[in-house]
Amino acid sequence: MAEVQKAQAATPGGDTIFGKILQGEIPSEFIYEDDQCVAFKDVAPQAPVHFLVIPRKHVAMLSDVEDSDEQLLGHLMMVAQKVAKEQGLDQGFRLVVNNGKEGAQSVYHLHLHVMGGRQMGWPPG
Ligand code: TR5
Repeated sequence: MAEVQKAQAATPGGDTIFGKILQGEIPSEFIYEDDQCVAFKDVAPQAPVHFLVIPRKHVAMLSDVEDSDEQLLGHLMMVAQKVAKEQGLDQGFRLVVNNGKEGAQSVYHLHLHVMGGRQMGWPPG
């Protein structure tokens, strides 16, 4: 619930906590990085394994992507599944992109949540 309240209060635009992580202003341990994206553990994990894959380029949300971002979006998913394997998620995992207020997005820097290590339920809340 706290996360949904944060999402309802969050507004798109401006610098974000993930921008600060990318700039090295906030220390974070990357479990993967390349020239287009980085992955790091979520600070409030919702599953035994929960990490985020974010582009280095600032894109506020999925709704804002442009045609020129198509390769980048594919790359983020490729990285998500590779890192999921490295993290031992061989029984499956869930990929989530929260988009906008009703999507419960709280940080306006595009990110893929990758969660696994337990049985997921459906439907999501
Ligand atoms: O709700 P959305 O989809 O926007 O997800 C944002 C995610 O960022 C949440 O799962 C938060 O737990 C996560 N988050 C927030 C912070 C943070 C983080 N993950 C790693 N490191 C973080 N730092 C240093 N600071 C945060 N405020």
